[in-house]
Amino acid sequence: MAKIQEVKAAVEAGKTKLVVGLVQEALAEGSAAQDILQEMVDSMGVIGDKFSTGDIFVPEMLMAAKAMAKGVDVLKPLLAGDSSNSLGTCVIGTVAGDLHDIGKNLVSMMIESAGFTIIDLGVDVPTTKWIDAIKENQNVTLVACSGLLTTTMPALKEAVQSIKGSGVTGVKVIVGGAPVTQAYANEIGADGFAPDAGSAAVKAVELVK
Ligand code: B1M
Repeated sequence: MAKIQEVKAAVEAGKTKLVVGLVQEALAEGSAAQDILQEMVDSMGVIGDKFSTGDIFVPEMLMAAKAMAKGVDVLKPLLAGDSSNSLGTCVIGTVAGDLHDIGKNLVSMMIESAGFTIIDLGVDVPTTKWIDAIKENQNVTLVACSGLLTTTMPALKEAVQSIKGSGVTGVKVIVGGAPVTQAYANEIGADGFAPDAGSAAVKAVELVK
């Protein structure tokens, strides 16, 4: 089996300790960082399907996520370009009630490499914390809110509408996450939406320029 396939299998099996070495070996074998990342993203799809069918449960899902995070750490320097951090500060996080952070971390990495300074509020971010972060940090030009659950889409709406209603100026809000669509972003008054990490970076630059 090619090393890149072994990476995918190890992530799916939640073999955290093996993933770092396998990613390094896959790179040494000539696989591109972007391709290895895509295999790991695909394995999260497999994990999600197995969870939906009751073949695995939350602990297995968590182990797979931890394994992927280890793999992403190895790829990070290869995926993120050089950043001049000239587009201002981006406050990023996952909305209240939501603990998913792999997608948010990829978006953060891509937005940083597009030229933003990142303030990462983590997961389960209460609405007030977004506004505090905008006020407490210098030159915040962008807020990026991630949401992975259909049940936390209302929290996304609350975050966007609170930021918009708070009186802060010069800040654009971008939203995304698996259940989020352009139509939903429009409906809740976000300035932008992106379906994946790469296009989030492109949209982020477009919004602040
Ligand atoms: Co969760 N989970 N989970 N989970 N989990 C999903 C999302 C689910 C689809 C699985 C399933 O049922 N098939 C399902 C949601 C169903 C729904 O809402 N319709 C689900 C569920 C139900 C749950 C729990 C409720 C399970 C339970 O407890 N019974 C629970 C909720 C906990 C909570 O948040 N309160 C839960 C818990 C967890 C773990 C903690 C175990 C773990 C997360 C660990 C972590 O993140 N550190 C986990 C995982 C790993 C998943 C799956 C398997 C993988 C998510 C992932 O990382 N994907 C997921 C199934 C799946 O995705 N198919 C699932 C890879 C990642 C790269 O993709 O996050 O989509 P994604 O990010 C993409 C885009 O969405 C986009 O760009 C990213 C990169 O291209 N994007 C943005 C994301 N944010 C963006 C922001 C932007 C722009 C683009 O602008 C700001």
